[in-house]
Amino acid sequence: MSVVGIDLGFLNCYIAVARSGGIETIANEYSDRCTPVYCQQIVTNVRNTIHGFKKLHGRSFDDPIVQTERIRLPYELQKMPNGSAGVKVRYLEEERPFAIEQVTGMLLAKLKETSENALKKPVADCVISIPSFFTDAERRSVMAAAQVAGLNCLRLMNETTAVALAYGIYKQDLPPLDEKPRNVVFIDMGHSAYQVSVCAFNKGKLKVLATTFDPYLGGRNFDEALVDYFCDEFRTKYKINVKENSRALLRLYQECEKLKKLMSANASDLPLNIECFMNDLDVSSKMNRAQFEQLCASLFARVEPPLKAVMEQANLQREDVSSIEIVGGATRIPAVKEQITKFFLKDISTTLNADEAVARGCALQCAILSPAFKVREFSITDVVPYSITLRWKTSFEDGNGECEVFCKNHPAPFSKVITFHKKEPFELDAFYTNLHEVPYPDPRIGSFTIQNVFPQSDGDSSKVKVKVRINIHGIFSVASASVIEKQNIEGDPSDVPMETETSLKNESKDDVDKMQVDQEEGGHQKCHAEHTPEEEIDHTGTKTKPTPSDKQERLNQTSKKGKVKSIDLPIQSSLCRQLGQDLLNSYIENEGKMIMQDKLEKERNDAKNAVEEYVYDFRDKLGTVYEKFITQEDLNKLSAILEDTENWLYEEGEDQPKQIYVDKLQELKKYGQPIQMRYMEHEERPKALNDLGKKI
Ligand code: ATP
Ligand code: K
Ligand code: MG
Repeated sequence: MSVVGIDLGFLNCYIAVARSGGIETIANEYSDRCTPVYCQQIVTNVRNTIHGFKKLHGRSFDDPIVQTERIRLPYELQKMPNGSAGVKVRYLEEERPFAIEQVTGMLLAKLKETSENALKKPVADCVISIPSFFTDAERRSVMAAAQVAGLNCLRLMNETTAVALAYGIYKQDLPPLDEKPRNVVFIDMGHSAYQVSVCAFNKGKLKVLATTFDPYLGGRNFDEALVDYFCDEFRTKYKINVKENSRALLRLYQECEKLKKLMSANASDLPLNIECFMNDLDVSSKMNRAQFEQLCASLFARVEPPLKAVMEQANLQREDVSSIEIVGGATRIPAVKEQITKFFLKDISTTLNADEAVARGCALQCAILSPAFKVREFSITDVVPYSITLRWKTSFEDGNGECEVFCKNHPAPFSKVITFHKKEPFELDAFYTNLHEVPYPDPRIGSFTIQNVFPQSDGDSSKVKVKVRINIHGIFSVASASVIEKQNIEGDPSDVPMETETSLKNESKDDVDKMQVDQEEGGHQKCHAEHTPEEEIDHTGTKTKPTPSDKQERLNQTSKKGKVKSIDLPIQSSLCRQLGQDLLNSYIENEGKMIMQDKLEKERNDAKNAVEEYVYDFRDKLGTVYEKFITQEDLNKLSAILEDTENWLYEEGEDQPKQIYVDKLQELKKYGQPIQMRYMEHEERPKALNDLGKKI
């Protein structure tokens, strides 16, 4: 079993694998450890250049973010029948919309193939990175893409958490568990986003304390600022409107990115020269770092707020932080580093590999999760990025019950049990509490109907326990529900499970802790789950209101009565922007077909290339080494055959099935082999004689 970590970047992807010797980043077929997010290289048949689609996950076509991204993209988006954003791709001479899960699926399939080639064995289990600010819909969409690629994603891992793991797991000097933890701030600025997290480390353990972000600040913003600047300059200087010419604009982007990188290393004036830029015009200009910093001052000003916020949320002072680790390409910009140093009044550390740390952390996490791999125990507790609230209808007239089940920065993964007293099925609506914190236009997460709820035999409400959960991928769900039935059996009580807190506590293994939150219900009241480890949210659907102090007593009573039975209840979930199973299956099937098609296409191309190569090689040898082994007559005949074949390759032989090329090669070899034999014999003869001579 292979263990693979994938950094699914906006611009660059990295793959790391765990081997017995440690974690290794692997190279693609171009011997590059960085695979750019360009789908053109991914499917031989897809001629389009598709990239920059990371932000389209889990969003509808009409989403303002999608519409903003759309303007920046050199390819077209299309509204899919289910309202999501699809990408128009030319595939097999036909323009077709592909769902984002298919596009990322293709990219992941490519990365899977790269890792399989490097490892020389199949790859399925993996851990994939995502930004910590991804909402549920975005996370579910990436999970679906992994399925399309045939990958089994063991965890969607927040990018900065992956970095924290890559940092912590090899540290030998972390404080023991009973001592004050070491707090480290991790900062990642990539091409499209900026993320910060602060983590507390103890021996064998990392706990994310808080995470903040600017989802719209990254290297590309600096490129855009430069592009805008030069567009303005060229408008007056050369009287050209670059923004009207998409090819020129693309080139300008590439040149500006290069210039931006050069300015990171060099403060003096640097030239920007592009030949034949537009209308046969060569353009040139220059810029230096000071000008760049002035131009991008408003962008640099956005570095500090997330740093400030993360410290506030974690309730830490500067002196509580022992080091600041930066990764991501855009943190190489000197002014970004300066902003960070200025805030923390401390040097930043660049001990981590800025490009590969995310992938390495993911591979480490995959190794920890994989039963096939032995690795040092290391516990990772992440956080919930946005607070989540549940809302339900109460039995009071137009009454709504509401409860914040997870607050921002709540530990994750995590489960909580909420108790309701109900006589009929009921619906729970989950949504993000504070939409203004969430980079998503829609606060809804999903609705969950708890079915098969009836009054007790004595007419009382049934006690329904609902388990809500943030899973290992950071995705919320109403995971299970059960009704606690009073039993009137007189017989053997031993076959009736006792309802105790402990039995609930042991329910799930993967959760960090078990929490029960007690809540009283009254009309429109709102309650907040408290951070005490033994809480139970008790939502009573009746008008009797037990006071919190009754809680222990009620539990005791239940235990004394003893005879209760817990029955699982079906839950009907309706998740927002969830890709339907049928559609997902069709994407999976389609990806399989495309991979097959690709494989056939590759084999066909290889067969064609083999003919072409044979022609050139044979012709070359006829004029040189084979010359002495062929009559003039045969030479003329063969030359003609080779020329015919070459012409054929450019004409009707251009696009033939594989077998035709295979046959063609066989035919050529029939002529070629006898000559080759004569030549080989001749070459071998002196050597054989020589060997013979030695023996004598
Ligand atoms: P994201 O994390 O947003 O998904 P990503 O992981 O693909 O994106 P990275 O590979 O971390 O992004 O960083 C790419 C960005 O870093 C690009 O904007 C690139 O121009 C920028 N970059 C790389 N090296 C330098 C440098 N020396 N100076 C300035 N910028 C740089
Ligand atoms: K990356
Ligand atoms: Mg990144």
